[in-house]
Amino acid sequence: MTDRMKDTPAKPHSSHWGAFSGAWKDGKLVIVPHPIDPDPNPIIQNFPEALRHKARIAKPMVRRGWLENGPGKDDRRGRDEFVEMEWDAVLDLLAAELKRVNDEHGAKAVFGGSYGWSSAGRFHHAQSQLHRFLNVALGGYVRSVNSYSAGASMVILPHVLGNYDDVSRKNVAWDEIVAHTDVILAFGGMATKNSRVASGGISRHTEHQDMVAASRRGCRLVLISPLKSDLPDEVNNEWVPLKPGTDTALMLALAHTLVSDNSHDRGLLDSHCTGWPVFEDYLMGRSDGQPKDAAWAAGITGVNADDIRALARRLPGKRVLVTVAHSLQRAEHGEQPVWMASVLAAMLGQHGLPGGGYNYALGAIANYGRRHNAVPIAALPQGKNNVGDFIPVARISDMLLNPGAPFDYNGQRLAYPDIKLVYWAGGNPFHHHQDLNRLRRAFAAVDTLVVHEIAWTATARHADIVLPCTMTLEREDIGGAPTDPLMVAMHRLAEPFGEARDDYDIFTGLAGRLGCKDAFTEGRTSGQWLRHLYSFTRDGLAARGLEAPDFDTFWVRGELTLPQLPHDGGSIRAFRNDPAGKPLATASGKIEIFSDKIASFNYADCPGHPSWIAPVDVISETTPLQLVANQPASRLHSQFDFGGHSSAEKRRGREVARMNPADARARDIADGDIIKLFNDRGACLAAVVVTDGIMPGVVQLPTGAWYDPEDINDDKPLCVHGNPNVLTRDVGTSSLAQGCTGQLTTVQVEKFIGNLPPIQAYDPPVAVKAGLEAAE
Ligand SMILES: Nc1nc2c(c(=O)[nH]1)N[C@H]1C(S)=C(S)[C@@H](COP(=O)(O)OP(=O)(O)OC[C@H]3O[C@@H](n4cnc5c(=O)[nH]c(N)nc54)[C@H](O)[C@@H]3O)O[C@H]1N2
Ligand SMILES: Nc1nc2c(c(=O)[nH]1)N[C@H]1C(S)=C(S)[C@@H](COP(=O)(O)OP(=O)(O)OC[C@H]3O[C@@H](n4cnc5c(=O)[nH]c(N)nc54)[C@H](O)[C@@H]3O)O[C@H]1N2
Ligand SMILES: [Mo]
Repeated sequence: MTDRMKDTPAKPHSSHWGAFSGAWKDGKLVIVPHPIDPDPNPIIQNFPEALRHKARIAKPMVRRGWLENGPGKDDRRGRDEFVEMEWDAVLDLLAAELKRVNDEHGAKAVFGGSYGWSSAGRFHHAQSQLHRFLNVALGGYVRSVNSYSAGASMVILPHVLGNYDDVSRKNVAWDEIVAHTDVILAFGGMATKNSRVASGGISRHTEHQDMVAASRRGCRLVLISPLKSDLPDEVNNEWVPLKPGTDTALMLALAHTLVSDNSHDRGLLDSHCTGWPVFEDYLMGRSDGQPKDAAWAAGITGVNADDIRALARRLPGKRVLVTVAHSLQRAEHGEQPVWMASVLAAMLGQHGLPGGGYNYALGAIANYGRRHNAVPIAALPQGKNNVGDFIPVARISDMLLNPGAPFDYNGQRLAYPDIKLVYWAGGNPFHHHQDLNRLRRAFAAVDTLVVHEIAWTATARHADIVLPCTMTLEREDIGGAPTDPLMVAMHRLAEPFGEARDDYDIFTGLAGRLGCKDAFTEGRTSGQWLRHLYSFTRDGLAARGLEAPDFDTFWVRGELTLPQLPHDGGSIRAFRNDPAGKPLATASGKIEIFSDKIASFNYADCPGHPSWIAPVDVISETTPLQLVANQPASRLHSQFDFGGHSSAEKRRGREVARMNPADARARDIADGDIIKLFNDRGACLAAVVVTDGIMPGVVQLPTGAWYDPEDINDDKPLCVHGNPNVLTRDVGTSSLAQGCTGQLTTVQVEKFIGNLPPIQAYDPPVAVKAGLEAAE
């Protein structure tokens, strides 16, 4: 097959970063955003170059050491050669290994959590495919719970305010903000780089225009964040830079000022909340001798005490919305700001009012603040998992390094399962996990690591069995999300790369070898699955008496606009209006300012009410700067890091870090230099932009540059590309949630002098053909 394609008409497709069409013209794939999108995401321009990039995986590969010595612990993972295999042979081998592990140890020795964003289609969602396969073939697998996104908030919010979705997705709608909100206190901001992404797909990127419309009406958007770019310039009415990780102290001081002024809503605290008196004693310093006043908070946050008091005094009587970005809770004691923001909104009397209250993570992603579809969009059924064992998602290295060891989670004392086989499809732990040098040791401890990938990520390089899979452009699917009205017929835009197969076909092949093909496929080809999944939406439309086109009509039209439900403010508004009749889903049915349940767990790192708990990871002489490792603007996580748009945003091939001029000057660093960021855990290079858009004392390096060790034989190799997860700490938020804390850590920075090592992250590893000796 040649790469040169005939010219084709534009065909529709979809992704987490927008709906678009693709056409071949003069041998090039031309991607054009959907015409209804007012603010398209440039990330879609990573596709054309990614499609046939050298980093794609062309053939099934097995690690040489695994092939020669069989399954077992092996620290050569990540630096071994690979042997090419034919599909039949590799599927025989993998089916036999799955059977061995299941016979010898049971499905509880298989970790199938497989966290990751994968691609956007409803059917080919890799993680769902894997879960379905493991449930059918082995009866289950050890799973992971919660997400890297919201590890702490998914556990704390149900205790204190209600169901996670009710607080984040079904709460305040953007059109209410445009109409009603006077002030938005945006902790961590609402950067449009983030809200241009939505899990499952998004047809109209409207956050930017909604913020502009609200601001023009007179709404003040207050950005509380170390980075000025966390709100678009046009609506950045006020920037309050604060030291990362200290928001809880600032919120407490705002609360303290409200109480001192007697301007808090005591009626709502009495009628709709539990535990105010105990918290008030803490706030005013009656229980611990330390009033949480503005002067106290100034010392912790770096925000001037007068400014804190002035900010608090502008809030009472206004329609105030408090938002907290996911980032705040991806840090030590991440539960605290999530909880305290709810208390602050309650003190202002705002929960449940149109455009007011507390919407966790609004603006962090475009699934929030949206209307919901009135008809279902189907997902692949995953079957039943009979294994009870699980881990909080970010405890993977702990699990693999300490089988049997006890850990705390949400009031339970659990033990890490003993994992022999890890299976990953649709995620990249060498992107998402912390302390990557530790993760390498963890992956050395298993018998077998299996990865389905479209490209040679570091995770694929550390695997024993690497199965090449198609990328979304190479297959047909249905695009859509429950929070977006456009359902997209995702047409195939290119043939599969090399010998790549769909995840579904790989699992079908394995299921055949394990005697469960019919149970896995239910007798359907992928095309028949699309029709089957589509039928749920069609039935929903018909039930509402709406036009319900058949699948072929939908496919030819290329899209379908789904009806949406009116926005009603969800469970929090219902509770505000009728606290007795419509209780929240918390233990008391009220907003919990004090939680008896959490207090009963006796966790020093997560007590019974929101508290300021000083972090362990603080700046020191050897690590004097705080690192913010946030989401990248130029791609989604690590996906298509080698794509055109992502590559163009790098400098000298390196990821770009940002530093304040004062910190740069003190280190003789100039804009455009290459810098080295380091601490006890590791080191990486980056190019630097020097800007006063970041506060002094803070350096920012986004995630997603592919891990690129200079010398893979080192215990702590230098990543020459700029992956901040060689620096971050692998510890949980607290005993309550054990969430990811990757957003923040402390580092030192110096100018890098010397020859700049080449980028090798996208070069395929050394591969040999079966039966041949490796070339030198
Ligand atoms: N330091 C730090 N670390 C972080 C964060 C942070 O703020 N700071 N943020 C965290 C957050 S919020 C998240 S959500 C995670 C994201 O972490 P991940 O979701 O793991 O990151 P992605 O790069 O999206 O990984 C998806 C992988 O799936 C592959 N893929 C795509 N389509 C398919 C397919 O059809 N089949 C198969 N088999 N594979 C496919 C892609 O090539 C890619 O390697 O990172 C977390 N890590
Ligand atoms: N372009 C793009 N968009 C994305 C993603 C992506 O990879 N690329 N990932 C998506 C995913 S999976 C998720 S979960 C969301 C993540 O949403 P978030 O986690 O909210 O996103 P981040 O960009 O990591 O962080 C937002 C901002 O918070 C600020 N910040 C960091 N620490 C602190 C702190 O302690 N206090 C305060 N006040 N501010 C702080 C940083 O300056 C940072 O820019 O983004 C989604 N959107
Ligand atoms: Mo996320």
